[in-house]
Amino acid sequence: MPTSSRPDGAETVSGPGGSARAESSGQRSLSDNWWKIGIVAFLVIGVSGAILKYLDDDAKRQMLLPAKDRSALSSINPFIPAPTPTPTPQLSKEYIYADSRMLAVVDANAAETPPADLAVWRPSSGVWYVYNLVTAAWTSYGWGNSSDIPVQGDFDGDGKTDFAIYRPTDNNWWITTSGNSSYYSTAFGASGDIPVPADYDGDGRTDIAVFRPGTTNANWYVYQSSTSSTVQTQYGLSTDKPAPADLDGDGKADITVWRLSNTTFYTLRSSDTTTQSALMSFAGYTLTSGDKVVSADFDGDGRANYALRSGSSWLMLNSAFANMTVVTPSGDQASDIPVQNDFDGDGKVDIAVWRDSNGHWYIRKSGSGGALREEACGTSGDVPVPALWRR
Ligand SMILES: [Ca+2]
Ligand SMILES: [Ca+2]
Ligand SMILES: [Ca+2]
Ligand SMILES: [Ca+2]
Repeated sequence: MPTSSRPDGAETVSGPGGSARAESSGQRSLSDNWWKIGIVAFLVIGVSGAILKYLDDDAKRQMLLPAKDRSALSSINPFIPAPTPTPTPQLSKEYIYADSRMLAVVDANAAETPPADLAVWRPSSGVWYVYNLVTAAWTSYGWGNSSDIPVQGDFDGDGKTDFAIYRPTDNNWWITTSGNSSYYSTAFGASGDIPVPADYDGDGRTDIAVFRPGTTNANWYVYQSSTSSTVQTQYGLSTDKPAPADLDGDGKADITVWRLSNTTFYTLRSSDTTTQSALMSFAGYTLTSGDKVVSADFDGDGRANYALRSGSSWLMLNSAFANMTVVTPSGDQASDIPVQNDFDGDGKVDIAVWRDSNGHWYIRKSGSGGALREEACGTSGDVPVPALWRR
């Protein structure tokens, strides 16, 4: 180490980066020991950090496992967050669902209109009816015919749901864009495909997508709005039901299937492209092919909960896979159609059904302790199309 004598008895010592520092001879013995103290401190901090990181990583791994598969460590690990009795509503984001599909995540502040509109699509005429409960105004729009499938979503990402249909006869998607009131069509899919639009790439715009059951293995084809390219993913079996939702809470819908044969959901997490599975087992309930997947963010933690509607009961698993909740709203009928969405704008999806016989919506407001809100919108034969229309 190069040194040079100084008139005050101190020496200039070149540091590792070439910079020079001065110290008096009286400080020498202390500084000679500081590096040893530093190394010991470094080792202690490093080892502690590694232990903390292991515990934290293990906690994350444990959280993804079904309760029965967790190690004993999960019961003593202090880094697993305790269940919160009343989760804080995440009002900064709004999750737009249609059936179990998370269509998009939008900023709540992007559009001021409260999400208070109900909507149905009438196959016999192809007309959409949107009822704004704040202004009591009706909006109608002719789009599609009786053999089409409604695939509403926010394809242009303006926070308003767009009228859209999928035509199984020629595999064309016809999409209006609320932002500029124009439309376009695009061929995407093949005979036998199931449309599964959702926001898979997390850019706030619904992606055109289909689930192809195939003969043994299923394939997903997603036309990503962010890249204008198609991503193919083999995931699930031909007998599975597609059930995309954002299970890991990264703002991107996750490819997910529901397998009745072993009553298990399988999810390809968008955050780390690994699979998580969740066994749905509820005492007293025998799951059947008539059950509907209704996965959505019921507890408002930003992650969708695996959920099924069986009979008139809602069977929901919390995000930590630890607690199962069964809700059977009084008066609901097994034949009602689930239309869960966040109707009261508290950041939690509300349990809700639409009744074909009278066209009524029965919404259990999460922000009011599950209080019933009953609204009339639609008539028998309509298809309820819950979303955030903002019309
Ligand atoms: Ca839109
Ligand atoms: Ca997208
Ligand atoms: Ca995700
Ligand atoms: Ca709600």
